[in-house]
Amino acid sequence: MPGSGDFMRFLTCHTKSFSLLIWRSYCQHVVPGIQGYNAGFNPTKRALDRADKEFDLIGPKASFQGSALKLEDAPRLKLPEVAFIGRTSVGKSSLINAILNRNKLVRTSKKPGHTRLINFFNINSKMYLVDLPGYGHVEGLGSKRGTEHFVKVAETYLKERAGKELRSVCLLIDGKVGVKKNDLIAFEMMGEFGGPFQVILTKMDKLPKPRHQEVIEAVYKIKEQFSLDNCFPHVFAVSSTEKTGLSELRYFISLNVGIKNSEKW
Ligand SMILES: Nc1nc2c(ncn2[C@@H]2O[C@H](COP(=O)(O)OP(=O)(O)OP(=O)(O)O)[C@@H](O)[C@H]2O)c(=O)[nH]1
Ligand SMILES: [Mg+2]
Repeated sequence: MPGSGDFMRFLTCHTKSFSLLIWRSYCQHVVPGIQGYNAGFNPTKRALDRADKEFDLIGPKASFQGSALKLEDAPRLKLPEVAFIGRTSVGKSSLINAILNRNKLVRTSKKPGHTRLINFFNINSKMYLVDLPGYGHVEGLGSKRGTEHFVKVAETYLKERAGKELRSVCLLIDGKVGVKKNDLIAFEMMGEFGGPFQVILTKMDKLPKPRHQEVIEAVYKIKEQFSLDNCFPHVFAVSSTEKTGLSELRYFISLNVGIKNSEKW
């Protein structure tokens, strides 16, 4: 991925450590008494039900706030943000719809490279879910130019928002396709970015159930190789089509943006 090394130059130590501080505090909420970062992620059924209820309430009120190519054009209203990145067609836009229980709030497409701008979705004035362009092949642009477009747009966004509005980044990996070269570079890029992020395996419905664990474990191994301390220990696995794995993600996002904390739930 060209230009990913630029992240280091952009990020000051200050924003990085501030960002990590926030992330560690989430970890404390999510996994009380966390030892290192290898502890499990086991929210109670009650907590997951609460998260689903919360999103049942806020989902219908979610609306498109605006698009930006450059951050000067981003919405002026500041809210905590959770962003979605990953290869083109990995299912970023579909996942935002699924989390919110909406069918058509975010536009999706079979053609890779459909999302070209930074799209802000205002979730009942509590947070923004931010849909970003993907890296990899883009219909009409090809892979090189598609990825260059991603780097240009995402780099500025991540750099500017780290340690400020951006509370965490969801790095999506296609569960059926597995980790590709571009995804490895994305891991590297996230290490340089330094802000909190978590890995989400998408399209799990395309994999036979007996293979789920194997694929999840393969991603854990890759995570270990990078040993990034800004990567949340748990790997999420979802299907936007079959609506599985969403409660955990809703719960995690609620903690990220501070809608609820685990003690109350
Ligand atoms: N089977 C299955 N298909 C999915 C799932 N999520 C998304 N898709 C399909 O994958 C295709 C791409 O989905 P998008 O949500 O548009 O992907 P994206 O990552 O936003 O893609 P770009 O905007 O092009 O970067 C669409 O045809 C979706 O219907 C899923 O969980 N299961
Ligand atoms: Mg999209």
